[in-house]
Amino acid sequence: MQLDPNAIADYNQSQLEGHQRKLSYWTQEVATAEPIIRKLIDFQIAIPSWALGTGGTRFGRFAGGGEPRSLEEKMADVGLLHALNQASGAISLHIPWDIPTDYDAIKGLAASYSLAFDAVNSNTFQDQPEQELSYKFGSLQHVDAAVRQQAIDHNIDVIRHGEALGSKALTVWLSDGSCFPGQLNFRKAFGRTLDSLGEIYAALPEDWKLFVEYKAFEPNFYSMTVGDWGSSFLYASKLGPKAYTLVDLGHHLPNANIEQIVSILLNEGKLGGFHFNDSKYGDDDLTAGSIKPYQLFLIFNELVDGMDARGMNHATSLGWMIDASHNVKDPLEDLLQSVEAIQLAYAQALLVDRQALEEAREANDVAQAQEILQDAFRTDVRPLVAEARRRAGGALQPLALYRQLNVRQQLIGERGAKTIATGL
Ligand SMILES: [Mn+2]
Repeated sequence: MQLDPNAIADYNQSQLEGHQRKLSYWTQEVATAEPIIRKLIDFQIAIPSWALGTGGTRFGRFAGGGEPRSLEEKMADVGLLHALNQASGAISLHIPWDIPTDYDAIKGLAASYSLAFDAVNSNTFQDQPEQELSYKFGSLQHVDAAVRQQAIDHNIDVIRHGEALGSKALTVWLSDGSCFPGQLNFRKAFGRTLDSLGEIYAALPEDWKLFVEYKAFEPNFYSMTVGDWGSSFLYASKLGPKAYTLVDLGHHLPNANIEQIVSILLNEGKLGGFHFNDSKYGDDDLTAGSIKPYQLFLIFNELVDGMDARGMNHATSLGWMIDASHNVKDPLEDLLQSVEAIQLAYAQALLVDRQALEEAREANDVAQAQEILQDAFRTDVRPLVAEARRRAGGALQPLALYRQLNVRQQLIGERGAKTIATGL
């Protein structure tokens, strides 16, 4: 479905007075308000093609209605999100769930929604129906060279799809590992995985990046061959300058200090990108900022600090992607919430008085350093984010307008109540 072009303008007009009242404090009292709004307008977060349908667990899946049935419908959903928030201007494709058949038509469709193609994602964690050899015991680490070659060929195939669409990065997440002590020779698994990644790396176009995503556990429960940021950093360092570590917020052991990991990787020039989500127990794939918003802020605090220290462009130097699943919520509502939570954390990080923070640190003034961070975190930056959206042509309150327009009911009308999107 396409939004009525006047719907956003009419809605914003109805909300304008209240919005301007809340914004006036910022424009009158805060000198940095204007540069923060401009940075927010530039900041785009890619939507994964696998997050537009209802997710499931191993216990079951409770599909919602009107889920996209094709790549074209997935792109329409992302186009809808982007029209509402003007901050979701990219889609991250998963192969083989979303193989384009007509590149020009797909590129034309993306352009019509003002969408770019972010990193493409390979899949060697499942067996596909037409596949010759099984990944039951791993892919790039497999003891059988023929299985490794099949997985390498698949990744190169994904690169070619991405090239045809204008992507600039490949994300490799491996489920490789072992479920029981003794099953795997760790040294051989590392070596084989590194060699396999090396062949994929060699097939990268000149201006591409390879993101090596790590995960602590699941589906393997004893060891993961790319299990933590240290392993990912090792692979990325050995592979070369086009390889980077990708941080998925849900892929750590409980209580990991993710902001410190981010800081160190950034400083080494090896942080490539992000998969945003939130979790309480494991790889829960919940809405960004729904469980630990302070952690999300602290991560952005390190990102802003580290990117500025290295002279990096906030909007374009790293890959910003959501990787989430929605078991009980409307996926589009959930994604609107995630994007907003990411924007709020980013805006709060931009508010931090960095000079005062450094002075407090150098003086060992622990309480003052904490006050400075919490002062930013406790500031209501929602008017700034809403103003950035309004200026970019989006809705002041995307979720409220989405509901007011009955978007989900319209999608059910178009697509049916029992459609199922490909994905997890
Ligand atoms: Mn991920």
